[in-house]
This record gives sequence, C-alpha cells and structure tokens, in this order.
Amino acid sequence: MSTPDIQNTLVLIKPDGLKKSLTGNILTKLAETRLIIVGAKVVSVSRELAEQHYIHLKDKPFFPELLNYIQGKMYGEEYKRVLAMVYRGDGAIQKVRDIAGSTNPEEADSTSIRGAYGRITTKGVFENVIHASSSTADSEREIKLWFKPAEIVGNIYPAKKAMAEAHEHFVWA
Ligand code: DAT
Ligand code: MG
Repeated sequence: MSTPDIQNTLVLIKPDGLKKSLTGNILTKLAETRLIIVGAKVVSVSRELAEQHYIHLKDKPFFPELLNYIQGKMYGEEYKRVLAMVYRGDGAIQKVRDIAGSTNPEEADSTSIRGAYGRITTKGVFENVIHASSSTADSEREIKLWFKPAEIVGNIYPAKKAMAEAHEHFVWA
C-alpha cells in the first residue's frame, strides 16, 4: 500500500445547491469518501471574495455572470449565500472532484453531483451546484481565502499570532 497523501480541499455548495435543497444529498455523497470535515460555515459572498475566488477566469466572457452566480444574485435574499467546507484526508482533492463531476453539467457523469443536479441557464451560466478545489496549490489558496486559522479544526497550514488592531465588532447583545 502506498503512503497516504493527506490533502485539504475547499468545497462550496453554491447558491443553486442551497436553493434546490441539495445540502443533505451532497453531504451524503461526499461522505462516501470517508474524508473528515475540518471547517464549515455559511458565507454571504462579497464581490471581492467572488473575484478573488475566480481570479483565474477574470478574462473570460462569462466572468461577470459567474460573479453574480456565486453571489446568488438571481435567487432572492435567502439564497445569497454558500455553504463553505474544508474536507481533509488521503487524496481528498481528486476524491471530491470525482464525486462533483465535470465542470460543464451537461457533460458531467449522470451519477456525479453536477451531472445529477446541474444545468446550464439560458444565459449560459453553468449552474453546477458545487465547487471543489482542483490542485494542492489551488486548495491552499482557496482555503486561506475563505477561512481564518481559528475556523479550522487542527493545524492544516502554518499560522502565526497577530495583534488585532482596535476595531469595532459585534458581540452577542
Ligand atoms: P471547476 O469549477 O470545475 O473547477 P473552473 O475552475 O474552470 O471549473 O471554472 C469555475 C467555474 O466557472 C465553473 O464551475 C463554472 C464556470 N465556468 C467554467 N467554464 C465555463 C464556461 N465555458 N461557460 C460558463 N461557465 C463556465
Ligand atoms: Mg476550478
């Protein structure tokens, strides 16, 4: 048996996945991987976060629609959010990519998440339900973009202490 290659991967259930109530189905499918979840939160996606997440596609004609889509702009207030998670384990990146399926939902295997639940809109947006990191470099960049060290259980990447500058923030009333 080869030595395990422990990887971390960012998974997003995109706004269409939430709108279609697919969270349970997707988590069940991902559970087949036997990976562990080391971070999870609901995120309202800012323009800046959307742009940074998809920076590699900034010159594509579909980039503006892609930003609207990941921000959930077409689904109403309740669905302007994503469920962001970090899965960890042996070969995590490819295991999750396999279950997610091909980028184009019309080309994705019909038993994959994108094949079963995705669609292409009349505007040409790939509503493909889920994001999954595609390399170790991408997953590290994406996880550090979406999560703070304190939001991850375990030390998956080196972190350092920093002094917070005095700033206003919310506490429970
Ligand atoms: P993936 O999400 O499979 O990693 P990607 O990183 O190349 O694919 O692209 C990110 C997202 O951009 C993808 O999930 C859907 C959208 N997208 C990619 N290619 C597209 C295209 N040709 N037309 C419309 N949307 C596209
Ligand atoms: Mg990608």
